[in-house]
Amino acid sequence: MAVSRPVRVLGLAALVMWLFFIWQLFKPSPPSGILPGTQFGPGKHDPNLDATGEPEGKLTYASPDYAPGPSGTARIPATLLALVRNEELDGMLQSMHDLERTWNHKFNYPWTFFNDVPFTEEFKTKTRAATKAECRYEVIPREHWDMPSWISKELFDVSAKKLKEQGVQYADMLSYHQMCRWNSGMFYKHPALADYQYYWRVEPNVHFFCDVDYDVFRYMRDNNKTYGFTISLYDSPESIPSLWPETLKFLSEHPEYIHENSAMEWLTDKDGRPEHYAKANGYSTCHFWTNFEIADMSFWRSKAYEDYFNHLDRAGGFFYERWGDAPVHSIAVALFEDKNRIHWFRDIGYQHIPFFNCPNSPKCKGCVTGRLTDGEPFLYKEDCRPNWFKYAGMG
Ligand SMILES: Nc1nc2c(ncn2[C@@H]2O[C@H](COP(=O)(O)OP(=O)(O)OP(=O)(O)O)[C@@H](O)[C@H]2O)c(=O)[nH]1
Ligand SMILES: *[C@@H]1O[C@H](CO)[C@@H](O)[C@H](O)[C@H]1NC(C)=O
Ligand SMILES: [Mg+2]
Repeated sequence: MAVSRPVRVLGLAALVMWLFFIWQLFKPSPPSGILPGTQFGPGKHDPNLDATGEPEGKLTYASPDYAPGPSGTARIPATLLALVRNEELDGMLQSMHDLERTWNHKFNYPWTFFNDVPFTEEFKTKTRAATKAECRYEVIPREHWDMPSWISKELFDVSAKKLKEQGVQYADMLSYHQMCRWNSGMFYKHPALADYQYYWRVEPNVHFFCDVDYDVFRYMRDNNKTYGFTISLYDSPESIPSLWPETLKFLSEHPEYIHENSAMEWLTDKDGRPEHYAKANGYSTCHFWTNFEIADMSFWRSKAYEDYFNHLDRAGGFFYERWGDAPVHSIAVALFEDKNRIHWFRDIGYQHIPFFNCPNSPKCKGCVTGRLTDGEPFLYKEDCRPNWFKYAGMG
């Protein structure tokens, strides 16, 4: 029996699709070393698998005193803070919906949006509609954003090309360098933040999974916390070869800034990733992943941090290398602050592609308990939390 050619082609296509479907159903699962929760290695235990409740210490719960507007007298001077582009409106709305649903609709802390260009009316209208809280829209002054006068554009171009060849992500994107510098040493100097002490940094396109019922900012204040994180990773050493040497230079001029209970050992651990430690010239590259960050701006506004930032800024690595605000913030807070004032928000379920913090709690929905990543298996070795727990505990 003759079957016409188009019909044969169609039949073949259907067969291929069917086989693909079967393969998707039965494809091999990842090898056991990388299943959720096992990135801590043999004999080690991922605390995200333990039942997780609220943190110890003084907690303040929602009440009518957190109503939106001036009657919300229970709020302390704090804001949700987002640096975002107009084009990222949909991603910003996604992040807002998650954070409002899980936390902020109970407390109504204001949102402050920053941009290097003015926000569009559409951006303002749609973000305002996503919250009952106050929204503020701020433009970053040129002197906080532009390449500083002592940086050479020619040298930047040459370095960017070299870094790019070494595989450093975003190395040749000037705005990315500007963003990292602004997040490191500028944002808290903006006049719009002058009356605020605490902030919670929120990026577009992140997810929050767990209901949080206490005022997180008050938790920070009432329990003497300076810095809060969810995820901690190893950094790309190619992006920061001279960051640690410059830090040591600074410390030799200012040994008095090192806190007596610092997390120096965490910064200088060489066993976790010996090659990273070598390439970063003595820094573990462990850092808090700053796309999530809840912190006390008094720390960034302190003389110690200001001196440190100015030293780094003059050294040029925000442009000639690709220093991120994550290692800069992490090194500073680990050196100049009591490590007991750094808090792991284990109860805040969070995702920024490709990593998660996903606690074991009935308050969480939409993430797999203990899952670190839904990306490629090699990403499991980027997890630096075990090191933090080793040197600083679970506080
Ligand atoms: N307004 C503005 N915002 C920026 C600019 N560059 C980055 N951002 C914001 O800064 C934050 C960090 O930038 P991302 O591009 O997400 O950097 P990243 O998180 O390291 O990279 P991804 O893994 O790609 O998300 C995001 O909130 C961006 O919206 C910029 O040039 N202008
Ligand atoms: C916080 O610090 C203050 C001043 O050092 C101290 O009096 C207070 O007991 C501390 N509170 C907690 C919960 O550690
Ligand atoms: Mg991002």
